[in-house]
Amino acid sequence: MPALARQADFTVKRSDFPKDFIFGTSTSAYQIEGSSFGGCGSSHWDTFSATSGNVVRCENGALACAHYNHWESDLDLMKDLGVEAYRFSTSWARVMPEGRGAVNQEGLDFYDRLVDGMLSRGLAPNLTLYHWELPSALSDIGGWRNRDIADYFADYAEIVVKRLGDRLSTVATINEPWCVTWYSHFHGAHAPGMRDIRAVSRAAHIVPLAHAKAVSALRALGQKDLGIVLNFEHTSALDDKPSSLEAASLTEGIYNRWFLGGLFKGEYPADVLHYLEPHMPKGWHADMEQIAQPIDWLGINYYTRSLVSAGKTDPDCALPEMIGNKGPLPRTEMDWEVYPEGLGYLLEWISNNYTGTLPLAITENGMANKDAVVDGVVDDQERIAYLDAHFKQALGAIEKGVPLRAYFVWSFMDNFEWALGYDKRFGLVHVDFESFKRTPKASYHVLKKLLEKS
Ligand code: IFM
Repeated sequence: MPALARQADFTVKRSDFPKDFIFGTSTSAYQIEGSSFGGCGSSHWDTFSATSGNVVRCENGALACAHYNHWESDLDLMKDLGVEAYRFSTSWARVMPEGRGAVNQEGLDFYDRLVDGMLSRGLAPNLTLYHWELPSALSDIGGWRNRDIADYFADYAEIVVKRLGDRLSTVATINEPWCVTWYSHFHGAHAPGMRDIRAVSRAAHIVPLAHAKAVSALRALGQKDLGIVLNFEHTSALDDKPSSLEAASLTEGIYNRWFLGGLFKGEYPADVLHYLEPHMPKGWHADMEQIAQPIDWLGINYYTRSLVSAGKTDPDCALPEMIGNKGPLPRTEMDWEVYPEGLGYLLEWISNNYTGTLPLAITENGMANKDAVVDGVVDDQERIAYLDAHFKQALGAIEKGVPLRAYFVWSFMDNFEWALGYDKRFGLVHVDFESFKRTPKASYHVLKKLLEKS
Protein backbone atom coordinates (compact mmCIF):
# COMPACT_ATOMS: atom_id res chain seq x y z
CA MET A 1 0.00 0.00 0.00
CA PRO A 2 1.47 3.41 -0.93
CA ALA A 3 2.32 5.73 1.97
CA LEU A 4 0.07 8.65 2.81
CA ALA A 5 1.20 11.95 1.37
CA ARG A 6 2.82 14.45 3.75
CA GLN A 7 2.23 18.11 3.12
CA ALA A 8 3.19 21.12 5.23
CA ASP A 9 0.57 23.60 4.05
CA PHE A 10 -2.73 23.89 2.21
CA THR A 11 -2.62 24.69 -1.48
CA VAL A 12 -6.15 26.15 -1.36
CA LYS A 13 -6.84 29.60 0.05
CA ARG A 14 -9.76 30.98 2.01
CA SER A 15 -10.38 33.43 -0.82
CA ASP A 16 -10.88 30.53 -3.27
CA PHE A 17 -14.18 29.83 -1.45
CA PRO A 18 -17.29 32.03 -1.66
CA LYS A 19 -17.28 34.91 0.84
CA ASP A 20 -20.16 33.49 2.87
CA PHE A 21 -18.80 29.92 2.89
CA ILE A 22 -18.69 28.57 6.45
CA PHE A 23 -15.82 26.59 7.93
CA GLY A 24 -16.47 24.71 11.12
CA THR A 25 -15.47 21.73 13.20
CA SER A 26 -17.60 18.87 14.37
CA THR A 27 -17.90 16.62 17.46
CA SER A 28 -20.58 14.57 19.18
CA ALA A 29 -21.75 14.36 22.78
CA TYR A 30 -20.93 10.76 23.74
CA GLN A 31 -17.55 10.95 22.01
CA ILE A 32 -16.29 13.95 23.99
CA GLU A 33 -18.39 14.96 27.02
CA GLY A 34 -17.93 12.19 29.56
CA SER A 35 -21.25 10.46 30.23
CA SER A 36 -20.43 9.95 33.91
CA PHE A 37 -20.74 13.68 34.60
CA GLY A 38 -23.81 15.79 35.28
CA GLY A 39 -26.62 13.32 35.86
CA CYS A 40 -26.53 11.78 32.38
CA GLY A 41 -28.60 8.61 32.04
CA SER A 42 -27.38 5.27 30.78
CA SER A 43 -27.34 4.79 27.02
CA HIS A 44 -27.08 1.68 24.88
CA TRP A 45 -23.45 2.63 24.20
CA ASP A 46 -22.65 2.24 27.91
CA THR A 47 -23.88 -1.34 27.97
CA PHE A 48 -22.74 -2.29 24.47
CA SER A 49 -19.20 -1.19 25.32
CA ALA A 50 -19.29 -3.06 28.63
CA THR A 51 -19.96 -6.28 26.76
CA SER A 52 -16.73 -8.01 25.92
CA GLY A 53 -15.79 -8.15 22.24
CA ASN A 54 -17.79 -5.09 21.15
CA VAL A 55 -15.38 -2.24 21.83
CA VAL A 56 -11.60 -2.33 21.98
CA ARG A 57 -10.62 -3.06 25.62
CA CYS A 58 -14.27 -2.42 26.61
CA GLU A 59 -13.52 1.31 26.52
CA ASN A 60 -16.47 3.67 26.82
CA GLY A 61 -17.51 7.30 26.88
CA ALA A 62 -17.72 7.64 30.67
CA LEU A 63 -14.85 10.15 30.69
CA ALA A 64 -14.11 10.65 26.98
CA CYS A 65 -12.38 14.05 26.66
CA ALA A 66 -14.04 15.33 29.86
CA HIS A 67 -15.41 18.12 27.70
CA TYR A 68 -18.22 18.47 30.25
CA ASN A 69 -15.61 20.07 32.52
CA HIS A 70 -13.30 21.52 29.86
CA TRP A 71 -15.86 23.05 27.53
CA GLU A 72 -14.80 26.64 28.06
CA SER A 73 -11.16 26.10 27.17
CA ASP A 74 -12.26 23.85 24.28
CA LEU A 75 -14.40 26.66 22.88
CA ASP A 76 -11.49 29.09 23.40
CA LEU A 77 -9.31 26.83 21.26
CA MET A 78 -12.02 26.64 18.64
CA LYS A 79 -12.35 30.40 18.56
CA ASP A 80 -8.61 30.74 18.26
CA LEU A 81 -8.66 28.37 15.30
CA GLY A 82 -10.84 30.91 13.52
CA VAL A 83 -13.74 28.68 12.45
CA GLU A 84 -17.12 30.35 12.13
CA ALA A 85 -19.26 27.44 13.29
CA TYR A 86 -19.34 24.47 15.61
CA ARG A 87 -21.36 21.31 14.94
CA PHE A 88 -22.10 19.65 18.27
CA SER A 89 -24.75 17.26 19.52
CA THR A 90 -26.95 17.03 22.57
CA SER A 91 -27.15 13.67 24.32
CA TRP A 92 -30.70 12.34 24.62
CA ALA A 93 -29.68 10.39 27.73
CA ARG A 94 -28.20 13.52 29.33
CA VAL A 95 -31.32 15.59 28.65
CA MET A 96 -33.81 12.81 29.49
CA PRO A 97 -32.10 10.01 31.42
CA GLU A 98 -35.03 7.63 30.83
CA GLY A 99 -35.54 8.80 27.25
CA ARG A 100 -39.00 10.22 28.09
CA GLY A 101 -40.66 11.84 31.05
CA ALA A 102 -38.35 13.60 33.48
CA VAL A 103 -35.82 16.12 32.21
CA ASN A 104 -32.37 16.39 33.76
CA GLN A 105 -32.21 20.16 34.23
CA GLU A 106 -28.50 20.01 34.89
CA GLY A 107 -28.03 18.51 31.42
CA LEU A 108 -30.13 21.15 29.68
CA ASP A 109 -28.36 23.87 31.67
CA PHE A 110 -25.03 22.51 30.43
CA TYR A 111 -26.12 22.84 26.79
CA ASP A 112 -27.55 26.27 27.49
CA ARG A 113 -24.17 27.47 28.80
CA LEU A 114 -22.41 25.74 25.91
CA VAL A 115 -24.53 27.53 23.30
CA ASP A 116 -24.04 30.89 25.00
CA GLY A 117 -20.33 30.11 25.17
CA MET A 118 -20.27 29.53 21.41
CA LEU A 119 -22.10 32.74 20.66
CA SER A 120 -19.89 34.83 22.91
CA ARG A 121 -16.90 33.49 20.95
CA GLY A 122 -18.44 34.13 17.54
CA LEU A 123 -19.11 30.43 16.82
CA ALA A 124 -22.44 29.63 15.17
CA PRO A 125 -24.10 26.70 17.00
CA ASN A 126 -25.10 23.85 14.65
CA LEU A 127 -26.96 21.25 16.66
CA THR A 128 -27.40 17.56 15.95
CA LEU A 129 -30.12 16.03 18.11
CA TYR A 130 -29.16 12.36 17.82
CA HIS A 131 -25.59 11.20 17.47
CA TRP A 132 -26.18 7.66 18.66
CA GLU A 133 -26.56 7.51 22.46
CA LEU A 134 -30.06 6.04 22.72
CA PRO A 135 -31.22 6.00 26.36
CA SER A 136 -31.06 2.43 27.70
CA ALA A 137 -34.68 2.59 28.87
CA LEU A 138 -35.73 3.05 25.23
CA SER A 139 -33.40 0.34 24.07
CA ASP A 140 -35.16 -1.95 26.56
CA ILE A 141 -38.45 -1.46 24.72
CA GLY A 142 -36.99 -2.23 21.31
CA GLY A 143 -35.10 0.95 20.47
CA TRP A 144 -35.23 1.93 16.81
CA ARG A 145 -37.31 -1.19 16.04
CA ASN A 146 -40.20 0.24 18.04
CA ARG A 147 -42.33 2.81 16.23
CA ASP A 148 -43.08 4.64 19.51
CA ILE A 149 -39.45 5.75 19.64
CA ALA A 150 -40.16 8.10 16.73
CA ASP A 151 -42.68 9.96 18.92
CA TYR A 152 -40.37 10.00 21.92
CA PHE A 153 -37.63 11.41 19.71
CA ALA A 154 -39.90 14.23 18.55
CA ASP A 155 -40.73 15.00 22.21
CA TYR A 156 -37.04 15.12 23.11
CA ALA A 157 -36.31 17.32 20.06
CA GLU A 158 -39.00 19.76 21.21
CA ILE A 159 -37.61 19.96 24.73
CA VAL A 160 -34.11 20.73 23.49
CA VAL A 161 -35.22 23.23 20.88
CA LYS A 162 -37.61 25.04 23.24
CA ARG A 163 -34.60 25.74 25.44
CA LEU A 164 -31.85 26.38 22.84
CA GLY A 165 -33.67 27.08 19.58
CA ASP A 166 -33.56 30.89 19.74
CA ARG A 167 -29.75 30.72 19.49
CA LEU A 168 -29.16 27.88 17.01
CA SER A 169 -28.01 28.41 13.42
CA THR A 170 -29.10 25.00 12.19
CA VAL A 171 -30.67 21.86 13.63
CA ALA A 172 -30.02 18.36 12.28
CA THR A 173 -32.27 15.61 13.51
CA ILE A 174 -30.21 12.43 13.15
CA ASN A 175 -26.58 11.72 12.36
CA GLU A 176 -25.84 8.98 9.81
CA PRO A 177 -29.01 6.88 9.61
CA TRP A 178 -27.00 4.19 7.77
CA CYS A 179 -24.89 3.69 10.89
CA VAL A 180 -27.89 3.87 13.21
CA THR A 181 -29.66 1.18 11.17
CA TRP A 182 -27.43 -1.07 9.03
CA TYR A 183 -24.20 -0.84 10.96
CA SER A 184 -25.98 -1.33 14.28
CA HIS A 185 -28.86 -3.68 13.43
CA PHE A 186 -27.45 -5.74 10.54
CA HIS A 187 -23.68 -5.71 10.82
CA GLY A 188 -23.82 -5.71 14.61
CA ALA A 189 -20.79 -3.41 14.78
CA HIS A 190 -22.38 -0.60 16.81
CA ALA A 191 -24.92 -0.52 19.64
CA PRO A 192 -27.26 -2.36 19.99
CA GLY A 193 -25.10 -4.89 18.11
CA MET A 194 -27.86 -6.74 16.29
CA ARG A 195 -27.53 -8.86 13.14
CA ASP A 196 -31.08 -9.33 11.99
CA ILE A 197 -32.88 -8.54 8.73
CA ARG A 198 -36.16 -7.78 10.51
CA ALA A 199 -34.42 -5.45 12.96
CA VAL A 200 -32.76 -3.44 10.21
CA SER A 201 -35.86 -3.39 8.02
CA ARG A 202 -37.84 -1.83 10.85
CA ALA A 203 -35.11 0.58 11.94
CA ALA A 204 -34.46 1.71 8.34
CA HIS A 205 -38.03 3.02 8.26
CA ILE A 206 -38.49 4.14 11.87
CA VAL A 207 -35.34 6.29 11.85
CA PRO A 208 -36.52 8.42 8.87
CA LEU A 209 -39.95 8.51 10.52
CA ALA A 210 -38.40 9.85 13.73
CA HIS A 211 -36.60 12.49 11.69
CA ALA A 212 -39.90 13.46 10.07
CA LYS A 213 -41.84 13.63 13.33
CA ALA A 214 -39.12 15.81 14.85
CA VAL A 215 -39.14 18.11 11.80
CA SER A 216 -42.93 18.48 12.05
CA ALA A 217 -42.70 19.25 15.77
CA LEU A 218 -39.88 21.75 15.36
CA ARG A 219 -41.58 23.48 12.42
CA ALA A 220 -44.65 23.89 14.60
CA LEU A 221 -42.41 25.69 17.10
CA GLY A 222 -41.24 28.00 14.31
CA GLN A 223 -37.67 26.63 14.28
CA LYS A 224 -35.76 27.35 11.04
CA ASP A 225 -32.93 25.65 9.15
CA LEU A 226 -33.88 22.07 9.82
CA GLY A 227 -31.95 19.24 8.19
CA ILE A 228 -30.50 15.77 8.57
CA VAL A 229 -26.99 14.35 8.17
CA LEU A 230 -26.44 11.33 5.90
CA ASN A 231 -23.18 9.46 5.36
CA PHE A 232 -22.02 8.37 1.93
CA GLU A 233 -19.32 6.19 0.45
CA HIS A 234 -18.26 6.31 -3.15
CA THR A 235 -19.27 2.81 -4.19
CA SER A 236 -18.16 0.88 -7.26
CA ALA A 237 -17.61 -2.70 -8.36
CA LEU A 238 -14.25 -4.32 -7.67
CA ASP A 239 -14.13 -5.65 -11.25
CA ASP A 240 -16.46 -5.99 -14.21
CA LYS A 241 -17.92 -9.40 -13.31
CA PRO A 242 -21.74 -9.20 -13.45
CA SER A 243 -21.90 -10.50 -9.88
CA SER A 244 -19.63 -7.66 -8.67
CA LEU A 245 -21.64 -5.05 -10.56
CA GLU A 246 -24.83 -6.38 -9.01
CA ALA A 247 -23.36 -6.45 -5.50
CA ALA A 248 -22.00 -2.92 -5.90
CA SER A 249 -25.33 -1.62 -7.07
CA LEU A 250 -27.15 -3.17 -4.09
CA THR A 251 -24.52 -1.85 -1.66
CA GLU A 252 -24.86 1.59 -3.17
CA GLY A 253 -28.64 1.34 -2.87
CA ILE A 254 -28.44 0.45 0.79
CA TYR A 255 -25.75 2.96 1.67
CA ASN A 256 -26.40 5.94 -0.58
CA ARG A 257 -29.91 5.71 -2.10
CA TRP A 258 -32.24 4.37 0.62
CA PHE A 259 -32.41 7.44 2.85
CA LEU A 260 -32.09 9.92 -0.02
CA GLY A 261 -34.97 8.16 -1.77
CA GLY A 262 -37.22 8.26 1.28
CA LEU A 263 -36.39 11.84 2.20
CA PHE A 264 -36.37 13.47 -1.22
CA LYS A 265 -38.60 11.30 -3.43
CA GLY A 266 -40.97 9.85 -0.87
CA GLU A 267 -40.05 6.34 -1.99
CA TYR A 268 -37.40 3.84 -1.07
CA PRO A 269 -35.35 2.38 -3.95
CA ALA A 270 -37.06 -0.71 -5.39
CA ASP A 271 -33.89 -2.85 -5.54
CA VAL A 272 -33.37 -2.56 -1.76
CA LEU A 273 -37.05 -2.55 -0.87
CA HIS A 274 -37.32 -5.95 -2.56
CA TYR A 275 -35.33 -7.43 0.34
CA LEU A 276 -36.59 -5.28 3.23
CA GLU A 277 -40.31 -4.97 2.55
CA PRO A 278 -41.35 -8.38 3.94
CA HIS A 279 -39.99 -7.31 7.33
CA MET A 280 -40.99 -3.65 7.45
CA PRO A 281 -43.56 -2.28 9.91
CA LYS A 282 -47.16 -2.62 8.73
CA GLY A 283 -48.58 0.49 7.09
CA TRP A 284 -45.19 2.00 6.32
CA HIS A 285 -46.42 3.47 3.01
CA ALA A 286 -48.64 5.89 4.90
CA ASP A 287 -45.59 7.53 6.50
CA MET A 288 -43.83 8.40 3.25
CA GLU A 289 -45.47 11.77 2.72
CA GLN A 290 -44.36 12.96 6.16
CA ILE A 291 -40.87 11.50 5.67
CA ALA A 292 -40.49 13.42 2.40
CA GLN A 293 -41.62 16.77 3.79
CA PRO A 294 -39.31 19.60 2.75
CA ILE A 295 -36.21 20.29 4.80
CA ASP A 296 -33.90 23.30 4.62
CA TRP A 297 -30.49 21.72 4.07
CA LEU A 298 -28.74 18.37 3.87
CA GLY A 299 -25.57 17.40 5.70
CA ILE A 300 -23.12 15.07 3.97
CA ASN A 301 -20.49 13.02 5.79
CA TYR A 302 -17.79 11.59 3.56
CA TYR A 303 -14.59 9.71 4.30
CA THR A 304 -13.78 7.00 1.77
CA ARG A 305 -14.79 4.68 -1.06
CA SER A 306 -15.81 1.07 -1.24
CA LEU A 307 -14.96 -1.53 -3.92
CA VAL A 308 -17.57 -4.24 -3.86
CA SER A 309 -17.70 -7.85 -4.99
CA ALA A 310 -20.26 -10.61 -4.40
CA GLY A 311 -19.89 -13.13 -1.62
CA LYS A 312 -21.18 -16.68 -1.55
CA THR A 313 -24.78 -16.52 -0.46
CA ASP A 314 -26.65 -19.50 0.88
CA PRO A 315 -30.13 -19.73 -0.64
CA ASP A 316 -31.91 -19.19 2.67
CA CYS A 317 -30.13 -15.89 3.37
CA ALA A 318 -32.36 -12.83 3.31
CA LEU A 319 -29.84 -10.67 1.45
CA PRO A 320 -27.02 -11.55 -0.95
CA GLU A 321 -23.62 -11.18 0.67
CA MET A 322 -21.70 -8.08 -0.45
CA ILE A 323 -17.98 -7.82 0.21
CA GLY A 324 -16.08 -4.55 0.61
CA ASN A 325 -12.54 -4.93 -0.73
CA LYS A 326 -9.39 -2.95 -0.20
CA GLY A 327 -8.04 -1.09 -3.22
CA PRO A 328 -4.52 0.10 -3.95
CA LEU A 329 -4.83 3.65 -2.57
CA PRO A 330 -3.10 4.92 0.58
CA ARG A 331 -5.15 4.26 3.71
CA THR A 332 -5.78 6.09 6.97
CA GLU A 333 -5.52 4.58 10.44
CA MET A 334 -9.12 3.40 10.00
CA ASP A 335 -7.84 1.36 7.04
CA TRP A 336 -10.03 3.54 4.85
CA GLU A 337 -8.74 4.39 1.37
CA VAL A 338 -8.13 8.07 0.71
CA TYR A 339 -10.31 8.91 -2.27
CA PRO A 340 -11.08 12.65 -2.42
CA GLU A 341 -12.57 12.37 -5.92
CA GLY A 342 -15.46 10.46 -4.36
CA LEU A 343 -16.50 13.59 -2.48
CA GLY A 344 -16.66 15.71 -5.64
CA TYR A 345 -18.57 12.97 -7.44
CA LEU A 346 -21.10 12.50 -4.64
CA LEU A 347 -21.76 16.21 -4.16
CA GLU A 348 -22.70 16.52 -7.81
CA TRP A 349 -24.63 13.25 -7.89
CA ILE A 350 -26.66 14.12 -4.80
CA SER A 351 -27.57 17.59 -5.96
CA ASN A 352 -28.30 16.52 -9.56
CA ASN A 353 -30.45 13.54 -8.60
CA TYR A 354 -32.07 14.39 -5.28
CA THR A 355 -31.61 17.80 -3.72
CA GLY A 356 -31.42 20.30 -6.61
CA THR A 357 -31.01 23.80 -5.22
CA LEU A 358 -31.25 22.73 -1.57
CA PRO A 359 -28.19 23.97 0.38
CA LEU A 360 -25.68 21.24 1.20
CA ALA A 361 -23.06 21.15 3.95
CA ILE A 362 -20.17 18.77 4.39
CA THR A 363 -20.88 18.03 8.02
CA GLU A 364 -17.99 15.57 8.50
CA ASN A 365 -14.74 14.91 6.69
CA GLY A 366 -11.35 14.10 8.12
CA MET A 367 -9.01 11.24 8.91
CA ALA A 368 -7.65 9.13 11.72
CA ASN A 369 -3.87 9.29 11.86
CA LYS A 370 -1.10 7.85 14.01
CA ASP A 371 -0.60 11.10 15.89
CA ALA A 372 1.78 11.47 18.81
CA VAL A 373 3.07 14.45 20.74
CA VAL A 374 6.83 14.71 20.21
CA ASP A 375 8.56 17.59 21.99
CA GLY A 376 5.21 19.31 22.36
CA VAL A 377 4.39 19.04 18.65
CA VAL A 378 2.02 16.80 16.67
CA ASP A 379 3.23 16.78 13.09
CA ASP A 380 0.13 15.42 11.30
CA GLN A 381 1.06 16.43 7.78
CA GLU A 382 -0.94 13.51 6.38
CA ARG A 383 -4.12 15.17 7.70
CA ILE A 384 -3.16 18.47 6.07
CA ALA A 385 -2.78 16.69 2.72
CA TYR A 386 -6.05 14.80 3.25
CA LEU A 387 -8.03 17.95 4.04
CA ASP A 388 -6.41 19.91 1.25
CA ALA A 389 -7.40 17.29 -1.32
CA HIS A 390 -10.99 17.23 -0.03
CA PHE A 391 -11.20 21.05 0.11
CA LYS A 392 -10.24 21.04 -3.58
CA GLN A 393 -13.06 18.64 -4.38
CA ALA A 394 -15.49 20.88 -2.50
CA LEU A 395 -14.26 23.85 -4.49
CA GLY A 396 -14.62 21.92 -7.73
CA ALA A 397 -18.23 21.09 -6.87
CA ILE A 398 -19.01 24.72 -6.02
CA GLU A 399 -17.53 25.78 -9.37
CA LYS A 400 -19.87 23.32 -11.08
CA GLY A 401 -22.85 24.96 -9.38
CA VAL A 402 -23.41 22.62 -6.41
CA PRO A 403 -24.97 24.74 -3.63
CA LEU A 404 -22.40 23.73 -1.03
CA ARG A 405 -22.45 26.19 1.84
CA ALA A 406 -20.27 24.81 4.63
CA TYR A 407 -17.47 22.43 5.55
CA PHE A 408 -17.07 20.96 9.04
CA VAL A 409 -13.87 19.07 9.76
CA TRP A 410 -14.25 15.87 11.76
CA SER A 411 -13.13 16.28 14.35
CA PHE A 412 -12.25 19.23 16.51
CA MET A 413 -10.39 16.95 18.90
CA ASP A 414 -9.41 13.30 19.32
CA ASN A 415 -12.25 11.39 20.95
CA PHE A 416 -13.98 8.07 21.60
CA GLU A 417 -14.15 6.38 18.20
CA TRP A 418 -17.01 4.01 19.10
CA ALA A 419 -16.13 0.33 18.66
CA LEU A 420 -12.50 1.29 18.08
CA GLY A 421 -12.19 3.01 21.44
CA TYR A 422 -9.55 5.69 21.91
CA ASP A 423 -6.98 4.37 19.43
CA LYS A 424 -8.14 6.26 16.37
CA ARG A 425 -7.26 9.92 16.48
CA PHE A 426 -9.36 12.14 14.20
CA GLY A 427 -8.74 15.51 15.90
CA LEU A 428 -7.22 18.79 14.84
CA VAL A 429 -6.38 18.89 18.54
CA HIS A 430 -4.58 16.02 20.25
CA VAL A 431 -6.08 14.81 23.55
CA ASP A 432 -4.11 12.96 26.21
CA PHE A 433 -6.84 10.68 27.57
CA GLU A 434 -5.18 10.42 30.99
CA SER A 435 -4.36 14.05 31.77
CA PHE A 436 -6.96 15.50 29.33
CA LYS A 437 -4.28 17.89 28.07
CA ARG A 438 -5.07 19.36 24.68
CA THR A 439 -2.31 19.95 22.10
CA PRO A 440 -3.23 21.60 18.80
CA LYS A 441 -1.73 19.61 15.95
CA ALA A 442 0.06 20.97 12.87
CA SER A 443 -3.25 20.68 10.96
CA TYR A 444 -4.88 23.02 13.51
CA HIS A 445 -2.17 25.63 12.96
CA VAL A 446 -2.30 25.36 9.19
CA LEU A 447 -6.10 25.56 9.16
CA LYS A 448 -5.88 28.61 11.41
CA LYS A 449 -3.58 30.23 8.87
CA LEU A 450 -6.03 29.41 6.07
CA LEU A 451 -8.90 30.96 8.02
CA GLU A 452 -7.10 34.13 9.03
CA LYS A 453 -8.97 37.04 7.61
CA SER A 454 -6.66 39.24 5.53
O1 IFM B 1 -16.46 9.32 14.75
C1 IFM B 1 -17.38 9.10 13.73
C2 IFM B 1 -18.61 9.96 13.93
O2 IFM B 1 -19.20 9.75 15.16
C3 IFM B 1 -19.63 9.66 12.86
N1 IFM B 1 -19.05 9.72 11.55
C4 IFM B 1 -17.81 9.04 11.32
C5 IFM B 1 -16.80 9.41 12.37
C6 IFM B 1 -15.48 8.66 12.12
O3 IFM B 1 -15.67 7.29 12.15
